[in-house]
Amino acid sequence: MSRAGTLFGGGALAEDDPAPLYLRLQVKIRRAIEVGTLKPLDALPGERDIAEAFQVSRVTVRKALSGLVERGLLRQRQGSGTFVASPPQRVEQALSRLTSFTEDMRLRGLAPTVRWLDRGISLASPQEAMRLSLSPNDTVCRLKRLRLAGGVPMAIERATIPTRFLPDPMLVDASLYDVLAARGSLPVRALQRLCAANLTPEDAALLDVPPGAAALAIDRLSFLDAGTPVEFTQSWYRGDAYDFVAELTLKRE
Ligand code: 16G
Repeated sequence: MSRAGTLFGGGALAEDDPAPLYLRLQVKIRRAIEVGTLKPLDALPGERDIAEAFQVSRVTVRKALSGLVERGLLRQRQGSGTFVASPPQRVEQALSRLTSFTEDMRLRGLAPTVRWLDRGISLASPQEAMRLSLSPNDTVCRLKRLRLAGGVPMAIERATIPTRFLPDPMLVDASLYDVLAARGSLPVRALQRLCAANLTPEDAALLDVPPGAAALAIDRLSFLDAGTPVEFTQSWYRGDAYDFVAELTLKRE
């Protein structure tokens, strides 16, 4: 039996199944990944081998593979074939500690990196002015970043900081909190709100997941010791990579 036949259970695709051939082929490939015959980063056999093993056309094989690539199960690299995608390492973040992304990832031995999506200075929008207790003529820095850990995209963040705490967005290189700490404006308390969300096609593409994939949408409003708001950040964390963990204690009367 060819390698494709051995990996996917071989033989023609079930005749009595009314589903299109490419979907039946996808089921075979998915099963091989689920049972571990094919492991993360394993290369799949070539299109021709798969077509021969299942007696289908190469067009059908291509359609089956590209569907699984879109769903994030497989990856294709120009010239080097198709591979099983590796699931990102899940990260747990305690909900009760006020930490920065950079600190969080370093604690886990993952190298944090940033891809800048946008940054600039603007007048505060009415919503930002309300959240950050600003007046309508106050200016804010807006930072939009893709946050990566060990090269894997983890979150999209849109942060707004009054210019009185961060006068220039270009001051932030890797960590916003490092810059705020150096300027004596590190937040010491924050309110956070988490809810479930489905990613838009654009955000999903940035996070390297299929369109509509589940995400955790988090708003964080952080304060200085005196209670002055210093940062309002909206984030979208990949649902398949992040667990938020909270410790609960019994209230004793
Ligand atoms: C975290 C915070 C975000 C903060 C950022 C600073 C959550 C949900 N959000 O991602 O509000 O702006 O850390 O990280 O935890 P940095 O210092 O690495 O830029």
